[in-house]
Amino acid sequence: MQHTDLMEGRADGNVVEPFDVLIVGAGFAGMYMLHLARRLGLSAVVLETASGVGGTWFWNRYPGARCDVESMQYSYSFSEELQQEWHWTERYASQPEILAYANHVARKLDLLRDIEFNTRVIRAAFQEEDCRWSVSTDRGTQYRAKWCVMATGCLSATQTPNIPGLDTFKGGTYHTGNWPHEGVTLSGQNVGVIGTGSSGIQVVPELAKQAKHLYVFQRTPNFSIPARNRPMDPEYEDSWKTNYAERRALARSMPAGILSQFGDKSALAVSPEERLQEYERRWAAGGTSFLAAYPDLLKSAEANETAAEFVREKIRHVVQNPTLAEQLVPVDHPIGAKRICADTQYFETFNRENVTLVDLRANPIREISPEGITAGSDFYDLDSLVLATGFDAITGALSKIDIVGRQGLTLKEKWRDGPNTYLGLMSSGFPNLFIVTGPGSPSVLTNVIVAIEDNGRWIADCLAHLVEADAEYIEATASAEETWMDQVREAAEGTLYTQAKSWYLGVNIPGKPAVFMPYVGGVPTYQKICDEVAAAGYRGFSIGTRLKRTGRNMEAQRC
Ligand code: N01
Repeated sequence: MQHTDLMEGRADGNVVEPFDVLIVGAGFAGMYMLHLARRLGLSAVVLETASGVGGTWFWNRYPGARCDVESMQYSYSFSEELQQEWHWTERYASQPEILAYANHVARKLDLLRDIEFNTRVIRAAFQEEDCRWSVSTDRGTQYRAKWCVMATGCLSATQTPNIPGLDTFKGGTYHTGNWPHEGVTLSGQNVGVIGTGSSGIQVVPELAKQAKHLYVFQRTPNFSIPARNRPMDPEYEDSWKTNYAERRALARSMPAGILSQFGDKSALAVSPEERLQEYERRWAAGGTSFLAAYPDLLKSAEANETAAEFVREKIRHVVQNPTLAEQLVPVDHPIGAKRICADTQYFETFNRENVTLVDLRANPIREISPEGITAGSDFYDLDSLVLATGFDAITGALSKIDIVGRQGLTLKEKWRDGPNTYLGLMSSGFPNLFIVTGPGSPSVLTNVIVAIEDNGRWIADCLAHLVEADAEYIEATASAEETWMDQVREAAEGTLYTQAKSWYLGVNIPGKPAVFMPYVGGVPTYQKICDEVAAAGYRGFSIGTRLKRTGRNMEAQRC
């Protein structure tokens, strides 16, 4: 890519030549968007904070990091060549393997030459005069582009808890979501882990193998299903590779975009014996498709309780100390209302002599001091501390950027009471700014690569339409956005999702408005709506050749 100090009469900064498309983020979404933009013949650049591709899989390098969607499904489907040539070695891919895959794709599609690494976007401002985005980075570079695509990821902004004294701790402190690339040796150490979500549940069994003693600081117990990870069965791999197109299509017809076996009867319509048999079968098979046993598990509290109690009984069975087992049993939310976890020997780990559970409900953390953590009246002497405390999910990465739309409106101001988008793809007041897997789309409730591909294709088709129409401008209308957000809300209200204090609702972040952010209507319904909107000439969007000043306002001059 060519950099120049001179652009459009400006010589006062490091300004880069204008692009058609500027993409923020080089995870799976940004990489795919770059590929699509190129295929349209558009000039494109990707700006990425990290020094490599992979997004969340670049940063989450903690021991045990692994995907909970089967590897045969957690990959791009757009290229038959790619999906045929790549060999996954395990049922669920580990972080290093997923990162190797991302790098392979980047090389294969020759993406790297258009990605600026080690470059954090700090500001993006829409200039009404010429319908262009002006984007500034922490390297002092300024970019200009007609269209901006935020491919910033749903789980990329880590959350560090505000615990008194955390910064005084003199040992190493490591966040699972930003794990040191050189690795960390914790063998022979007293290690504390705060957090028992998916990351904590994955890291705990691995750290227990290394640490002299591991203290797990748990505020809320979580439901977890054994992953039953294993080496890839060649026959299974072959059956996928022989039928990839058909299976991908079938997966896309399912709510989470994941090929699963779905039960079709209510959990309450079968006998307790039949239900137990079904839960046992799914428990033995392993993985998050446990929740697909019955279609009403996330709709009916009574149905949900049957699955929840089954898992609680399993925990009681696995954990030898009954008092400890009760501390690990989740009771405060319906199973699945928080993202269900998949583990390898998580509950078994608490039978080890070098592992102690610290129940923060009974003994909250009072403070962290240079030597360790005081919880209740007990002090835990620690050499290292691992924060598995999660993310400012879905909107966090966007709110870190100062995004300024029309008339000086900032996205932060606009989303003060919760994010508003049309289809998760655009937000009114922010023309020419697309979001991949944005709030109001199915995103984190799906195999996110399916969501990324569907959003990516829609955006690319939309860009092709704009080019064809010689349009300079697209913006979601306020009324279409309002109607869509009502649909998003109504869909969530019909489920048990709103009954858990989860990151889906944003309540893990102090001060973040409690709004259920993803669209729970499922991949097929969502995609049908998106396709219909496009087929109807991008209904609900205002498309124009340019902005026209009317009084103090700018309005789209329609094509
Ligand atoms: O984060 P989380 P995560 N004091 O928010 C606790 C994806 N993912 O990184 O529940 C004490 O779920 C907090 O306690 P509580 C996946 O979508 C996928 O684990 O708020 N504890 C909770 O236990 C997942 O859902 C994979 O009471 C504090 C934990 O920290 C998402 O990422 C692997 C605390 C945070 O759990 C996020 O998972 C990993 C405090 N002050 C992640 N603050 C796979 O694919 C927070 N906690 C398998």
